[in-house]
Amino acid sequence: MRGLTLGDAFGETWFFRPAETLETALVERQLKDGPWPWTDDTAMALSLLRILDRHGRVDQDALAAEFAGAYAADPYRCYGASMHDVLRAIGDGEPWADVTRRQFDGMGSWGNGAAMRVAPLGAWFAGDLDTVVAEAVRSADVTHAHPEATAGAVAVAVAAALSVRGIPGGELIEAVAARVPDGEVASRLRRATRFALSADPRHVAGMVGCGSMISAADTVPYAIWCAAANLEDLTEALWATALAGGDVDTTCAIVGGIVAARTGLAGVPAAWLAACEPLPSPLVMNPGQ
Ligand code: R7I
Repeated sequence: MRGLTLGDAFGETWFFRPAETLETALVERQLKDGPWPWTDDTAMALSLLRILDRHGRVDQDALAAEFAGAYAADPYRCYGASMHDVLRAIGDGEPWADVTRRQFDGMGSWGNGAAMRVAPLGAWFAGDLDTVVAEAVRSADVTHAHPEATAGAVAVAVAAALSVRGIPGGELIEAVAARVPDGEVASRLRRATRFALSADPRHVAGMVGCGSMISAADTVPYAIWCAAANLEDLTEALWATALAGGDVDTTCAIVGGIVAARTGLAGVPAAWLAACEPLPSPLVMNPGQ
């Protein structure tokens, strides 16, 4: 969870900056002064973690209520465009399944929001990959009804679980792809396996996307490639991920969640930890309970 938040907050400092200034700043590693606020990636991951803590699995009704409650309490966390309607309607008492399925002319959202929040779930169930997949699907359904959004969530959760289990970076992408249903996320993951882990992230992003579309397919394969390329070093992983630009808070949140599932916050400079907006303490206590 803390790796996801660090990635989210670090990435947000680079979010959709013009390519020229972004590249110079990142190549020269000009760290932005704190505080670095975290965004919806962290808010939704925290809600999911609270539900796992309380129920031991994804209780979808409870998760929908938790998401809606967190949104109502703090709506200015840069939520995805459709999430405002979704979370308000759920908060008003509409069934989450109806609200979620009617988004985007009844197709459901293929946004990257179900993937951005799910790495801690993968770490939580790391001992059993079938459970990781099943619970990731259940966690995605509550807000994202499109199969590509679900595929993105499955991919990130499985990657985090495999990270905990110590898989070598060179095996990660293929092992994840084997668990993801056919579709655009799976196809771009397979495309990502063609790039050496020493390749320039900007080149890989050019071939598989780095979140500019805010879709799961345009975000998750790149993030998993970046995590695979830097699975033992969280700080390096985040610098490398940000280099391609795009939806940087979310690519970095995904990478931070996956890599920290292996490393924890070991090696992260104190200045980064001090700049990052703190998480609530204790992490999983539900306000009001
Ligand atoms: O997926 P979601 O929660 O967004 C998460 C992203 C992260 O980067 C966050 O940090 C935040 O900035 O937003 O929210 P959605 O609104 O469901 O999906 C994100 C965007 O994907 C939407 O605003 C649309 O632009 C796009 N999108 C679609 N466009 C066309 N057709 C999602 N689904 C569709 C679709 O079916």
